[in-house]
Amino acid sequence: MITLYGVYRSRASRPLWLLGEIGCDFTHVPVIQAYRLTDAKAEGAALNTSSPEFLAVNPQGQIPAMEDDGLLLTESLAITLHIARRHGGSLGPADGSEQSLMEQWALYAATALEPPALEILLAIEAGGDTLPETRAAIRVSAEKLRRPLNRLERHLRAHDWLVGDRFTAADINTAECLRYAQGHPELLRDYPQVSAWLARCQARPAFQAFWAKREAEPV
Ligand SMILES: N[C@@H](CCC(=O)N[C@@H](CS)C(=O)NCC(=O)O)C(=O)O
Repeated sequence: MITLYGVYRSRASRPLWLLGEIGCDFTHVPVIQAYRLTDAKAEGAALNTSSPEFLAVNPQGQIPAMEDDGLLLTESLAITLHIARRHGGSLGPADGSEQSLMEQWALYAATALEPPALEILLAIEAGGDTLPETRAAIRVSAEKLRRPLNRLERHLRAHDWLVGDRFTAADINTAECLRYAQGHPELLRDYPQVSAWLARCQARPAFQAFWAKREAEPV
């Protein structure tokens, strides 16, 4: 039985979306980021990334973490790949080559997409187009995304999905890392295949169900 630690408004989104796609039973422990707790009462009450009980699970003090039949994993993209491989049926790899491709897309998402996409999200939250410094920061980060997005756009001209011409955990990992840049639609408009693929991913009932639960969580 899987135990997944982490609230919906976090990188736990990746395995939570996947678990919804699979429809398997799991125990959800909604650990919240310690920095999001503002008053002392909440800090005492909510299980958070600084709670001793959670640090005993993940000494790094970050979510998500996952236990599955004695196996502990503490990286969101590795958790998603593991769940897909062991429990995901067609959402996981059919053979060793697909496994390698899924690992490739996870590493691409973590190294080429997530850092600049997250910079865009943070700059938008800090002022976006209204301040010269955040406007400049968004421009710089968007430039960093262009070469990786060229690579993804080219792939999606020939395929609807990233691996095996079906929706898999590779799409979840990559779409969730790129989601951070969605507040900059001018950038994504330059990549029509990527935009259409992202829309296909996010139209899935399991994404919509995950998103409704995320929206229901306090900001
Ligand atoms: N590389 C890790 C990053 C995890 C991470 O940064 N998690 C954030 C929430 S999205 C967190 O736990 N922040 C709390 C903290 O760092 O104190 C992963 O993808 O699993």
